[in-house]
Amino acid sequence: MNDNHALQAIGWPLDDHGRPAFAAWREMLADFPTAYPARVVEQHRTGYVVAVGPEEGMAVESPPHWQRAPSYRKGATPTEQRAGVGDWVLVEPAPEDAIVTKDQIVALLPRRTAIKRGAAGEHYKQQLIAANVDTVFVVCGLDSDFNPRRIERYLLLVSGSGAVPVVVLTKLDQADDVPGSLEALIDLAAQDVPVRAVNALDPDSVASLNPWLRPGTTAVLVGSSGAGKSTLTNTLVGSERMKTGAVRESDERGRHTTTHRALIPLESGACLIDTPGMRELKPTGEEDVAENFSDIDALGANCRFRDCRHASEPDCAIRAAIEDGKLDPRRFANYVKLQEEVAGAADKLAERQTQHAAPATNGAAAPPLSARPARKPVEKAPGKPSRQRPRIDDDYGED
Ligand SMILES: Nc1nc2c(ncn2[C@@H]2O[C@H](COP(=O)(O)OP(=O)(O)OP(=O)(O)O)[C@@H](O)[C@H]2O)c(=O)[nH]1
Ligand SMILES: [Zn+2]
Repeated sequence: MNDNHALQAIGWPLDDHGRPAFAAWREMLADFPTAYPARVVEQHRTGYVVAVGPEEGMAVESPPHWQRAPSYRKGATPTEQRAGVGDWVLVEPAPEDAIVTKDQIVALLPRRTAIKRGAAGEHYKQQLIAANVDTVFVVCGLDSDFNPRRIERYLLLVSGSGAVPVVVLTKLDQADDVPGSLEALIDLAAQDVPVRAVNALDPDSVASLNPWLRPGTTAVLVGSSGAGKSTLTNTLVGSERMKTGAVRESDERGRHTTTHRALIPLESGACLIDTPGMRELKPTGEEDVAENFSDIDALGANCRFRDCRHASEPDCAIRAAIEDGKLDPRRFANYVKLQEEVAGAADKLAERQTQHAAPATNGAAAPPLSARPARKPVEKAPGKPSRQRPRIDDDYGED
């Protein structure tokens, strides 16, 4: 079942020996000898569509405890700890004599990277945008869509995800003040965030993104509606599009339906994850604003007072930099705003963690992924108990 070549086309990282590049993944594969690795291309409430290569896509069942409403108290798994688009999972083939005929996910491989955002709502929640992504293309038009503050917000969310951000400015052919726009992003470039201006309709122009589209890697496009994500995707996919743009999926009755596919293999050997335009970009509370605005952070170190709030204190290096035209006041205002938002989200996150650390909830931890009723138990390798569960980074739940 494991066709490494097919898997690599959808982002499966292989080392020089042709093995999965990560020891933790190899160990989990060994722990589930009859399961096969697959990548989540679509997520639904009761199940997933996974792929094992560029052509295939099939519906599989999720583990029972992923199907329950996400609440720690009921022993279910918070949404962002369930597989999402881009995740690698281990799937157990359905036994031939089984009543349930769908294969079932038995393990979530530890995420190499995870792009997340805070979800809207009264209670603290996180939402996975995409997992196991190497590059995040932050797409923004050089037309009226151009908004350095929104780009800064995207970059904040990408920071700490493990993925590399690249700012892609589209509509180069329609822009009238390219130098002015690039100037507005000079602080990003100074922080080693690559910025590329392209005509998304022109393959030669889009080729400047090739360094981030190497075989076996995965990129995701984020950006507001109309920024040019679909256009970029089409140009990158080129002639392959019709072949790869749809997935045939078996539904419950074994019929085939064609659905939109979120994971698109490219001719370069990389693959692309498509995300819908996101209106709201709330921080999760885990972001490091100072690190993201290292220029402002460095300036602040020169203020006379250590706890300078850069308001009316004497000898404030930040205000001096703004007055000298060395710091864009709008960038500083965004820094302050994002810092407040991150602090607010971090408070809520801490509250959650305290709640869920309470003894009353300790017995309610989700069962291991391998605990599947009515199935032949999967043999566990002795002496490796901790590998039966995916690594869980965030110890909190949601209602
Ligand atoms: N001339 C020109 N037009 C572009 C460029 N990039 C995007 N467009 C046009 O801008 C419009 C919006 O682009 P899309 O690719 O649909 O935008 P999107 O980001 O996918 O938007 P959503 O799907 O709503 O999230 C389309 O009419 C594109 O043809 C570009 O670089 N040059
Ligand atoms: Zn100051």
